[in-house]
Amino acid sequence: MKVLDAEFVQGFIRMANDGWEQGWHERNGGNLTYRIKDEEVESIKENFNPGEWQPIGTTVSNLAGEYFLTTGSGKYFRNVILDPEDSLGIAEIDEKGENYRVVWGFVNGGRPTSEFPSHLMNHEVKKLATGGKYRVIYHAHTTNIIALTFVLPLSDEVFTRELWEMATECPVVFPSGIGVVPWMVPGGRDIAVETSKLMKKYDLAIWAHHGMFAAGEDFDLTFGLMHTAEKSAEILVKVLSMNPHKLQTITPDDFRHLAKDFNVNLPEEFLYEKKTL
Ligand code: 2HA
Ligand code: ZN
Repeated sequence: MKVLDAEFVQGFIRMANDGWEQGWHERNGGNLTYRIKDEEVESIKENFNPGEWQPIGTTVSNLAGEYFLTTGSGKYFRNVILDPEDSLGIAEIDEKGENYRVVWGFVNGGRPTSEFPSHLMNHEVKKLATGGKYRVIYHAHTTNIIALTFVLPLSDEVFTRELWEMATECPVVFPSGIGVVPWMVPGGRDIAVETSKLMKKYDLAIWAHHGMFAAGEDFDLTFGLMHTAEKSAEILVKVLSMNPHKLQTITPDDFRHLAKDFNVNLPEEFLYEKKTL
């Protein structure tokens, strides 16, 4: 099968374009990776043409031998749907989890996203935590979440609680909450380590003054997670713009009732009492 005919490649392209249409991917902003299933690798392997091994910059031994579909460093989400073979590539990880090589794509030159170390470390954490179920890591420059990182304290508790309050579906969609990484230099190992620590606990991590990371089983769930959190942030920005003091909101006890009826576990650390709404 041709690589572009594979269902997972089509799903990846659609998700990248959906993100572009949301306005989360100005210029070369954001990146997306997918850990390819063994049977999917088998179905397209005849097209592979391996390049040179390159260091990842970190060690991901639990991803040894895996293949990833990834957006390219410096490539634009806007162009993915028009020329996927230029914008995207498939990278193979070596048997030590220390090096990668491009086996398909980036036909006009290129390499995996500058955030490849962050993506791989998050993939490793999620693969181990979910018995291999999670396959997608997505980084987007979500406008309203970024705006909130200038006015809310950079704590997991505050961001989780405020976003939960803005839309009833939020605690059901991300019941474990959302983590926050303070501002750090992107692209390197340090921010990758901090993000992957949070990914042990959450499916969402905010990078202050930069954007968000989401992890999930498939494209629908991962895009939906990013979309739900960002929509909630948009409502919060509107509320704060109209009046910083809410007249009414969803209370800690309301959340406890919701948790019971929807059969989700909402950690008490996010249900603290507040002095003002
Ligand atoms: O790809 O989003 O964080 C550009 C970025 C880096
Ligand atoms: Zn970014």
